[in-house]
Parts: sequence; structure tokens; C-alpha cells
Amino acid sequence: MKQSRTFIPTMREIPADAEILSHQLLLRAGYIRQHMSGVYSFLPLAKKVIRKIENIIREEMEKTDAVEMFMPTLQSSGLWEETGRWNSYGAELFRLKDRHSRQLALGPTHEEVITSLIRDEVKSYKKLPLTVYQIQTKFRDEKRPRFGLLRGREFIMKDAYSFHSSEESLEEKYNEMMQAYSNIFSKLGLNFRAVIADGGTIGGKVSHEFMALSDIGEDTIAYSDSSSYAANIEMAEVNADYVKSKEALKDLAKVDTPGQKTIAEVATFLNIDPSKVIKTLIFKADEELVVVLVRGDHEINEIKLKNALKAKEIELASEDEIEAKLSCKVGSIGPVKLPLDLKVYADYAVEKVVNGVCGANEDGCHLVNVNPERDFAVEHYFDLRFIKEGEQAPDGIGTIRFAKGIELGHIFKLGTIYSEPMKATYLDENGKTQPYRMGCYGIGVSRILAAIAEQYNDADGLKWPKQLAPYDIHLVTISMKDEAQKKLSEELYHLLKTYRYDILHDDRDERAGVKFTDADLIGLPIRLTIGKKAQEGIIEVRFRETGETVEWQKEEVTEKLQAFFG
Ligand code: 9G3
Repeated sequence: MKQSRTFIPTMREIPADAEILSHQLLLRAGYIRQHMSGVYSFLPLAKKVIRKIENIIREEMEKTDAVEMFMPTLQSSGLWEETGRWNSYGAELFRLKDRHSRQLALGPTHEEVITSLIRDEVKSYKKLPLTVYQIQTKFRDEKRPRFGLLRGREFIMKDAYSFHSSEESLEEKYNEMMQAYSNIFSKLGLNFRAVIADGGTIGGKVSHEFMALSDIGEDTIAYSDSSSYAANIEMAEVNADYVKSKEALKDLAKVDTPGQKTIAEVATFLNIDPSKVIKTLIFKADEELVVVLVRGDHEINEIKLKNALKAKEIELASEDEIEAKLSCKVGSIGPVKLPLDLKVYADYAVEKVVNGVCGANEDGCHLVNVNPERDFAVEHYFDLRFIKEGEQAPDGIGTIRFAKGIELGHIFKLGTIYSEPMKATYLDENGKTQPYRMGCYGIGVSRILAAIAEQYNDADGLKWPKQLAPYDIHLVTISMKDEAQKKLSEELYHLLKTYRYDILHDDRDERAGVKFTDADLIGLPIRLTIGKKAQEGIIEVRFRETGETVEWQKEEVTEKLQAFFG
């Protein structure tokens, strides 16, 4: 491709509103341009990288017997009403009306669409298992789009859906997808981890996320430093065995703690360790108020609480709701002498507190020498807290470390949570009507472009892994006005095309410095420069990865390139 004819608007200046390096570089190197907040154009170079990412995904999907199709972006609200999701999703779901004022959605995902399609066409167990996928643009009206392609409102996703006549078959497909995803992210050259994840609205079911390790990642991974254990911090189980102190139980007493609200203030004021303070929180679990206790030195994990209580929705009660119920301020609530209709749940660590401190449900004072079971009843103890770095890993092997990750893939066992409400059934071998068991498997394709750019760059620009670079070779001619340089460039271009290399030929009428700066920004793996030594058939070669520069004779170029590209 002649660079003088393509469309690569490189920029020297660093765009002010691009906070992270990959976003800055993709803009400066002319890969993307923002159309509006969270919405981007993929310029020719990005389109070529996206196509390579997609083809790596297709190779691995093929191995799982998944077949590619393409579903509509416009979705009828009726389908979403069948699963109840038309109302359960809020502003994030792009809704619109057609000319007949029928309610539609711009598809954020396609469980309803594919399940309605399959239930009309696949009625017998003989046709199962069946896995379909698509690579398509999704729409989610993110409240705060950020980090360029990492969190957009319109993005490219590969989403696959599998249909089964048994849990075992679903289990088998899920494991195949685990392997396929590992192969994909390895082929992409990403440093990634498969982590145990929350099923989200899919609730309770097993799911795994595939995270690219990156300091700008929004997710926190808790992983063991000496086993393969890794989980999204939301899901990392705590298996600490808490030691109950031997000290004798003392008499419950009320003490004045004027103006002491936070755990730290109370602990300091009473000169006790925060681990002796019982933190009392009031949540609304599907509209029911519940009391949740964690030890003062721990943090409540709301995902664990939601899953433990099997709640659809979980959120902290508002101050007004608390004052209405307990007639005291948030900073003074405690589990002793609560209204009987309030259930109390606690993290395991609370059970072993001896002579602790908690709010007295009276402003400005606390209770001391509080002991679980003697002074308050707990409906049920659960693992409700966030794990901390340095703790023992849940599998008992090694110590927990934290890392930031960018979620690039997420696979789910859905079971029948879509097929049941949508009455999507098949006849089993006994002629009995059964709902499909389903799985769904997503990959953020456009997000991968940004994650790769985050992992592969240096101060001068992008440095694509060979298998993803938009072109294999950057052929730079210093001056096409120079006969010898023009001749050698065209000779080499055609020769390398016969060797099926994809070449970006910088034939522009620009200064050498501009060409080299652009080449470093664009980040192709190898640059062949035709300059003053063209007469002698000598080509200057620069490897983008290492910055190393050497000279090749034109006769040895094809052999050397074969060695480089392998
Ligand atoms: C919505 C909106 C946003 C959403 C969803 C629905 C996330 C939604 C979860 C999934 C699960 C899997 C198939 C591919 C892999 C992910 N955000 N999810 O269902 F209406 Cl606005 O999408 N779907």
C-alpha cells in the first residue's frame, strides 16, 4: 500500500483528553478518531489490526465447533419483556422508537435474540449441542465512557451462545471455551489470567473472566503467588481461621463517645484495636432492610453479600431509611437491641470477637464488652469481606497478591435462566419437553486493540506483535525523486509482494525525519529504508522491538525476512 494514498493522520502533539498511553498512541499514530464521547472511528490501520484479532478468534471458535452468524443490532422490546430485562436494565440500555413508534433496543448483548431464534428452529435433542457466535457492534450507554476504546458506548464484541440437552454437555463446552480463550489470548501475545468471576445479573452461576494484566485496568485480581488460583477480587474467597481470644467475657457497658463516628475515631478514642470494633451496616436486599456486620479492620464485599443472600439487587440503605428505622445516625448503629424484624448477618470474623465495641443505636455513645451470641443473635455467618493482600490463598497454597486487570473476555454457564422464561425448549430422547441448558462466551474485540497497545509500546510509539501488525513491513524511501532509490524501492516492493508480505510503502514527499517519526509511532515490526546507499543495493533495516539497526544487501533481504518472520 502506498502511504501517499492511504489514510493515516499521525499527530505530533499529545491529545489532552487522552489519559492513558494506549489511547494517546492510537490517536497520535492515526489508528482511531473519536466521533463523540465513547464512540470511535477505526481508521485503516486499526481496521487491519481488528481483522487480525477477529481471525485469531475465528480460528479458535472453529475448534469448538462454534459456527459464525450475524444477528441484528435492532432488537424488539418484546423479547426483553419475556426475560424481564426491559425494565431491569436502566439508562445503560439504548432504547428507541421506530416510525410506527414501536419500542426497540440497540443490542448490548444477544441472549434474548439468539434464544428466540433457536427455540423456533431447534426442537430435538438430536440437534444439540449447538454453538453459534457473531462478531458485531454492541451498544451500552455507559455513564462515564473513558480510556478510549477500553470503555466505549459502541464497541465490537465476539459473543457466542451454546445450547445443550444436559448439564454435562454444557460443562464440556464451557471447558472447551476455557481452553479456546487461553489459546486466543496467548496467540494475541497478551499477558493474561483466567479468573473466577461473579455471574453478574446471571447470578450464582459459575463464570470466568479473562484479564489482561495492566496497571490501568479497572478490575482487581486476587491471585496466589504460588498456585494457579486467581479470582476477581469480588469473588476471592477468604479461608482465614480466626482465633477466639481466651479473655473472660466482661459486662456489657455503654460509654460516651461524643462525635466519634468512624471505626478509626472510635478505636482511637477508646484506645482499642479496630479488629475489636464491630462495623454495622444496613443494606436493602431486594427492598428488605438487613443488618450486616463485619470486623472493623475488614471491608464488606457487596457481591459476596448479594450472592449469599441470593438477592437480585443489593444496596446500602440511605441515611433517612436508617434514621427512620433506628432513630439514630449511621455512625452509632449496632447489632444490640435492634428491632426484631431486622435480620442480622455477619462475616465469619465477627463470630470470634470477644469484648468488642459497637454502636449503641444512640447518637454519641457506643457499647463496650460486646460479645456475639450473648449480646446479639446472628441469623447466619457468611464469608462477606474482601480478601486482603498477604493473606493465605483460598486453596491454601501461597499468599494472595493483587494485580490490576482489563477484562477482555467473560464466559458464563447460564443454565436455564433464559430458556425457562422464554419457554425455549426441545424434546429429549424420551419425548419430554426440556428447556435448553445454555452457555454464553464474550470477548471485547475493540477493547483488545487498546489492551495490546497498552502492553506493546515505548516512548516513540506502538510496537505491534508481528501477528497483529497492520502491515508486516514498513518500506521507507527517503526520496522517490532519486532514480536509484525509486528503482530499488519498486523492485523490492514487487519482490516482497510475491513473497506475500503486506507492505506499507512510505513514498510520500516528506523529510526523512517525518517519515521515521511516523514509522516509530505506527509501530510495524520492521522498517526497510532505501536511502543514499540504494546505488550499492544496500538497505538500512531497523527492528521496532529492539531499535537495533543493521544493513542488508538487497540480494539477502528475502532470506533475512524469512528468518525474522519465521
Ligand atoms: C444490558 C445492558 C448491559 C449489559 C447487559 C444487558 C452486561 C448484559 C452481561 C452480558 C453477559 C454476556 C453474551 C456475551 C458475553 C457477556 N451488560 N451484560 O446482559 F441490557 Cl444495557 O452481556 N452476554
